[in-house]
Amino acid sequence: MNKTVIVSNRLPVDLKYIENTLVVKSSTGGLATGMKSVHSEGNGIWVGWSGLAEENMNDAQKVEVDNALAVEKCVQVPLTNSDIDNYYYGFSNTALWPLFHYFQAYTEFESSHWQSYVEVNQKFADVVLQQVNDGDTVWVHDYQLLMLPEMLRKKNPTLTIGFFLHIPYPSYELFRTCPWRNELLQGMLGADLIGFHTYDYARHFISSVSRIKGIEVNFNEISYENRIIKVDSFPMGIDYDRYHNAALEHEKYPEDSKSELMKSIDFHNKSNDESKLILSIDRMDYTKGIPNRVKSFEYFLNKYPEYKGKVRLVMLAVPSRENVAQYQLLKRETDELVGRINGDLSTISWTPIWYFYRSLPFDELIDLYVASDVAMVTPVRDGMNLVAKEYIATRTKDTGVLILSEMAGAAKEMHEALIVNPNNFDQIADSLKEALEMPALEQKTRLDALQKRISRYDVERWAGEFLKSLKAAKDTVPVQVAQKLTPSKIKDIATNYKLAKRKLFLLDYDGTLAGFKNNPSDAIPTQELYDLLDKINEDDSTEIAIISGRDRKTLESWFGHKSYTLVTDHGAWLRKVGGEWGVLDQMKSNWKENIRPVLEAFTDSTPGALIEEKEYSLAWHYRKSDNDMAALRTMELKHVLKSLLINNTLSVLDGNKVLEVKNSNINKGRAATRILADTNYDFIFAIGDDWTDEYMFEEVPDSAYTVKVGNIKTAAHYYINYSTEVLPLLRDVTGS
Ligand code: GDG
Repeated sequence: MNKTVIVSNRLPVDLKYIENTLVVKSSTGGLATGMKSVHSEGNGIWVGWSGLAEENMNDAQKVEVDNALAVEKCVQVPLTNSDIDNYYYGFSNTALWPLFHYFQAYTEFESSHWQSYVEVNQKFADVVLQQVNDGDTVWVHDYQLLMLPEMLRKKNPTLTIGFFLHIPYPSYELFRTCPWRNELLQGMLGADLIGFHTYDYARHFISSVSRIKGIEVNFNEISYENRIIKVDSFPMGIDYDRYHNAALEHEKYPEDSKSELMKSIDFHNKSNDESKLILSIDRMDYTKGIPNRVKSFEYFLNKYPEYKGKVRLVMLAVPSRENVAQYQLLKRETDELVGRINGDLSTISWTPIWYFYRSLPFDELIDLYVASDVAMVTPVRDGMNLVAKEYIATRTKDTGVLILSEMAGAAKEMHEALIVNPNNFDQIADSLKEALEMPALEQKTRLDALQKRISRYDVERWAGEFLKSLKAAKDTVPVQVAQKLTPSKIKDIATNYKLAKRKLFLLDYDGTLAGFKNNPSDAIPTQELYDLLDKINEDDSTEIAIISGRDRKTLESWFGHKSYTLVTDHGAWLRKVGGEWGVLDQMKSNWKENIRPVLEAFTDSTPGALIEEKEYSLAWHYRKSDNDMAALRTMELKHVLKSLLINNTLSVLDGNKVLEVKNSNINKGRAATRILADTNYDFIFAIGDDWTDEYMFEEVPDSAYTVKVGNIKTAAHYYINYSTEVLPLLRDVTGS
């Protein structure tokens, strides 16, 4: 049976040697909880770093750690102190973390850190690859392992690979500053499904992929290297019941079993009827907006001095990444700020800020949640922020107000919180006042809605939804109806070509006989192409038909002097060998007068776009335009055109970087049928690259050799990857 392997930087167990004895504690963190059922299922395992550096253990201890981890269904990736310094503190936390949180000034791009990042990702890949069997699922977590999906796919393409980013994905403008942007994207694109907390992060990622790698993106699907990669948002939830039930339990605690912390809080509450607690909990990280929060609390006290002596900010800052210089600076700044404010405002009976720089046991964390009247969650940038959700889960008495930064991913789904801009002190001060004075009914109404949502979309549901989508993403990879043209198949075709009596080649031009150029008029036939086609055409039993979307004038200027059949304007005009031009479908083109001004307006507002006028169609090319802008404009243009094309006589063809308005009755399939009607061919070979060629593939007899250029969904029997393979293929088939 296939299994699921979870991979994250740290394992969900905490290992420590205390006086030479290994102490193992399993983690109760959000991710570990969410993954519990996935991890415990069948032979599922978790791969990650144990937290103990290689050099700090002797051989016996290494074995002991392996064995202890095996009991927890975990496998460790051995890392050295230098790995930790360069891959973790280095590239992950001084390049990616600040960059992805919009702290560009803190971002350091060190090539030695980058090198280590790649090496350590490879170490993870090696361990995972030892653990998996063909067909297994691997779910990779977070920014420390961006290279891993591709490393895994390269070695084992049968794996189903999911990737989830727990932090924000920044805008293209920021991401592009990274010297290794291409490599990082390439790494992530090894996954079948790439998940983010919010739609905005997903959108930024897609924009980077399309602009940096120039890859075709269709809504949330990226077509890349013969695969479809899905990108979607999965807002992470919490273990709601754990927090909610813990809060219920706390209310029942008899006085004597309360923690010291809770007793102090109770004492404070009793000291003043109007006393209120405002809660702040985070890792000590510059993204969390701790100094701003403290300053805005001071601002509030000065703006609304009636609250002095009544409200307290209880601030828990958990030590984090203390080796990184920016974190040391932040700690100093916070210490000084809190010291100054408390020094300025404290009275004998009141201290405005209670500041804890430490990690608290779960029970005391719940004490804080339960006791607080307001939670102030105001990061300057945060992927999701689980504290906001945990606070809501602990509200068991229909009271409590959440003030939430609009810069946290959580703000996208917690609309009933008081949403603030963490840099706007006036707004925060007013929101604090509003929160402290909020009528009970309003508190309840807001909490009801929040609790309903957070309890429904909990962390287990999150994990389940991700894995469901991952399975679907893998399954919806286009069922490969077309087969890749192999050398042996080409040999077969060549043999049949030799044996056949009447042979026909239906050849598309742009993207097939010629590669794409930025300007369509530059894609003129090469001498190599002329020579090859002439060579094939020397055989009297072979007929060449060039079947193109180009206009008659252009195609005639290129091939008019040759004895080939020519089809132009997507099938509007036909000239048989030695014959005259004839219209395949009589139609009017006075509609152009209405459509042209629309295309002109869009051309003016889309740098790089141009209009090509053909006898029976108008084409709007955007190959030279910025990808994102063009995607937006084509969407708008299609919408406008749709409202203009009131009857069925016109249609819009969505080609390769071109929109073409043309008469609905014209297509390459009808043109092909017309060519086939006159002669009994016993060898037909049709080749083309875009979806206008699909009509041709559909109309030719099933016995024809139909070849798509590019491995995307097609009605053709075979495919090749690139237009550069077309001439060699024609040479091989005809022996020219
Ligand atoms: C990253 C992203 C995203 C805090 N202090 C103590 C303690 N905690 C627990 C909280 C909460 C967790 O730590 C913090 O989670 P956050 O989501 O707030 O923040 P990050 O650590 O930065 O997490 C973030 C998250 O990944 C998930 O994808 O939401 O945006 O930055 O669960 O309760 N727990 C205990 N004692 C403490 O003192 N026991």
